[in-house]
Amino acid sequence: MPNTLINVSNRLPVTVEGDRITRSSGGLVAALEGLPEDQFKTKWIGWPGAAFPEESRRQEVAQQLDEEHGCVAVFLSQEEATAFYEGFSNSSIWPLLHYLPNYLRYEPGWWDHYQNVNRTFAEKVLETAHEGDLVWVHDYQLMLLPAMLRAAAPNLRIGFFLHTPFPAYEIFRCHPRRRELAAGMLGANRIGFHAFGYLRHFCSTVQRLLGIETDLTHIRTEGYNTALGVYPIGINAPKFEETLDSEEFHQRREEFRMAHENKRLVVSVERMDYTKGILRRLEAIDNFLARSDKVDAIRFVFVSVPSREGIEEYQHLVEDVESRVGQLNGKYATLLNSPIHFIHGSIPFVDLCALYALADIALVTPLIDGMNLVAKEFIACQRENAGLLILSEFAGAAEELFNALLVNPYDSAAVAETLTDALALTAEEKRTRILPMRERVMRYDARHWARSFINDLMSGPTSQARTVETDIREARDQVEQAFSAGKPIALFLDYDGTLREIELNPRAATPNAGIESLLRRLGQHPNLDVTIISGRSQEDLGAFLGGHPFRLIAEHGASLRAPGKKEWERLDRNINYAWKEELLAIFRLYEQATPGSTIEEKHSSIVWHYRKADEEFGAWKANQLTEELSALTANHPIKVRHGKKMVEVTAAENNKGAAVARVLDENDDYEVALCAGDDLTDESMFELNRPRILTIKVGSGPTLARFRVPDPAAFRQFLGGMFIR
Ligand code: GDG
Repeated sequence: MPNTLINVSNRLPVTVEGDRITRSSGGLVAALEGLPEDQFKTKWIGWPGAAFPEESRRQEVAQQLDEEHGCVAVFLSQEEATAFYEGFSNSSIWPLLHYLPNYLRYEPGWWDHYQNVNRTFAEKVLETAHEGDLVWVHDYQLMLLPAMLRAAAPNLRIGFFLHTPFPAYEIFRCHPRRRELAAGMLGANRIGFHAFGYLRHFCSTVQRLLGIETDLTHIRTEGYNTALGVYPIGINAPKFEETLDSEEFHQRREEFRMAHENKRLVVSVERMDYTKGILRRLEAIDNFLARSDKVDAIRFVFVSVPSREGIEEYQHLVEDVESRVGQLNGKYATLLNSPIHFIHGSIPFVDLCALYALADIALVTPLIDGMNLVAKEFIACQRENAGLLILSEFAGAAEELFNALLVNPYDSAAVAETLTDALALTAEEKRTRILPMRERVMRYDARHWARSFINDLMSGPTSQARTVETDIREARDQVEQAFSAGKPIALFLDYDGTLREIELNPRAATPNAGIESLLRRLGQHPNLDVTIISGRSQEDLGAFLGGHPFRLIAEHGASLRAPGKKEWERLDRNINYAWKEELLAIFRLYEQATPGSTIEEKHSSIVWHYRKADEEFGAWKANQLTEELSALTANHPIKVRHGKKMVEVTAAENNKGAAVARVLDENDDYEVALCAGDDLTDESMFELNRPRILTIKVGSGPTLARFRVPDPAAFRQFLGGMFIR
């Protein structure tokens, strides 16, 4: 049985006109049509592009879409569509994704619509999806959808692809709903971008906005794992080959050749969008024509497809472009030529191919663009004659199309100069530039793109199902049973991040009144044997918790203080710490170079804390330090740990698991031993393979523990619920 790939995008790949529904043939459709049929059936979920006010008509359209096109329609009212699409998506998110905060408009009411529409999409997906299906969500209109699906169906395999750039944090942070949007995307098992730069910006944004550290390949949250990847989209290559072979194509190209006889043709094709750099391009053309003595021999053909016409900024753009084109034609027209041939409309595909094939140059100069398929399509059409591509270095495509003439679209004089140079190249020079690019564009096409994303999505962990149980009733029942039967129970509790919230200043993390009272109650039960097990120094633990009748284990197991005693017993007497001096010098360099970071020196370890440093810079330096230390200590029994906002070196023999094992060996009559912790250093306790052990991870992140609670407050509540009546 093939699985179903459910493709979810704002618009369905169909156009509904009266009673007729026609399938459009964009790259995405072609990409998915090329998937092996024995492996996948495809279904589409999306908006059919128009509001159908009558219920009976909606039902008819839905049925026809389903039966004839494998499409599930999401119907939106006119008001919803306007607020969700033109408002929130295209007036607030789109400009920021394209580094243009000046175009950002925001109305709080749009947010409700954006959430509601994403929810409606989620409902449709959940109605449609069965076990084993893949869901692939596309683009910025549906950023909340992955998290909504994840919450409702933890085992669903969800991919998300962003077709636009992802901007630097400083830009994305301008969005009033920046956190929700970033968190929404993280519901996906895999997120794909066109270029590595976008992925990097996304990671840095997640780190800064949500405080989650990432390693550029994965983002781990609440037991989930979102993989990240770079998948540059391609074109529908077979369709181009087929069209270039067709009679109609040759005929149209001849007609165009005659219409533009004796002219060098420069084409620009795009949606009428301010990101495409049309006004700047006209400025460059002005610059070029002003210096050219061959105005009669050149023609610039613009095909600008009407887009987002309900939005004011787009209306202004049309006015500005039309007036500028008129002005330039007035300025440079002769009796023989009008240099700019401007079409504000769409042309048939075969005409587009004929135009590309005939053109000497494609002038593709977006101010920024996720990928830009026009650049690749132009190359695809250079099968017989070799044209030249002048491409903005700010288009995703520039990262792949090395042989294009790359330009800075803001530098009109340079663009004009490049145009002049390009027109002077010989046919041979043009061919050497274009041929290798054509080979690449035809090979790494849309199908390749879809297959690589889907394969990676499939080959990730089989499911994101929580292997860690968040329903902790069973843990509670076991402990409570032992407790009411008066049997001995051992508690091994980490302190910072487990019993107590982490503080920016570690010294300030003394137990507050609530924690004090909880600990006092724990200390009063004769059948509870409590051990506080921490990475902190003896002094800190003594000062914070010394008043309770608990066993204290400090420095990750290096020393122990028995209940009621004042002296500490060192468990690491046989360990040689001679390496500390040498490594301390390295720690000092990092402390110096990272404002806000501090070194803590303990008997058995050195710790570098960066809680107060700049989030991203701190994490970056921490990775460097971890790497440097790991390389230096590789052949020694020394352990380097990159924990929560800290890097620590300690003797490998010191670990919490070994210390817990030692206590359990000495007192083997416990009915239950409960270990709880929040950080990597606690994993050695969770790894212990002993009977009657219960393990609880506090907070997010990967873990070997069986149970998870979200934060210290929830953990205190869990303890309080069992032992305080
Ligand atoms: C977004 C991202 C990313 C244009 N005029 C006509 C026509 N077109 C077709 C082109 C091309 C498509 O429209 C435009 O695609 P782009 O990739 O250039 O740009 P966006 O529309 O902004 O697309 C972009 C893309 O998503 C995919 O991920 O590359 O960065 O912004 O296919 O050929 N087609 C026809 N007549 C026209 O007049 N037939």
